[in-house]
Amino acid sequence: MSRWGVALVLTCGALVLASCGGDSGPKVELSEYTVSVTPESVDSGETTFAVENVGGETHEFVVVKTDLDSADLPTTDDGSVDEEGSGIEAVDEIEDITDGSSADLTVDLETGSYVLFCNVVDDSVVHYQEGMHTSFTVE
Ligand SMILES: [Cu+2]
Repeated sequence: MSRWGVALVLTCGALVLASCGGDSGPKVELSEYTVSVTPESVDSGETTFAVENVGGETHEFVVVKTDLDSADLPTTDDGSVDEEGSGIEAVDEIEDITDGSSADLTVDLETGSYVLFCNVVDDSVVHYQEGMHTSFTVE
C-alpha cells in the first residue's frame, strides 16, 4: 500500500472511532470550582462518566441520588457534604483525581435525579461550598 493509502486508512479509522464515541458516557470536567457535565442527562442503565480534572488542584468526583437541589445537600460541621446525610443516597465516587489527570467511573443508574460534586476540603477551602456541584438527570 502506498504511503497515502496508509494515511487514508488511518484517518478513516480515527473518524470511525470518533463517531462511535456516541456510545461512551457523559464527559465531566472538574476545575476550580466547577463541575460541568455534558450531556446533563442519560438513559437509565450502565453509564461511564469520563472525568477529567482540567484544574490546578486535586479534586474528586462524587455521585449521589437525590431530589435535593445541588446547592442544598446536607453538610457536616466543616461545610463539606455529609455523604450519609438524609435525602441523599451515595452511588459511587472517585477520590484524589490530581490536576491534569483523568478517570472513568462506571455506575448503574436508575431513573431519577442526581447530583455530581467534589467533596474535597483543602485547608479551609470547601470545594462544594465554592460551587463544585451540578445536577444530573437519568431518564
Ligand atoms: Cu474539588
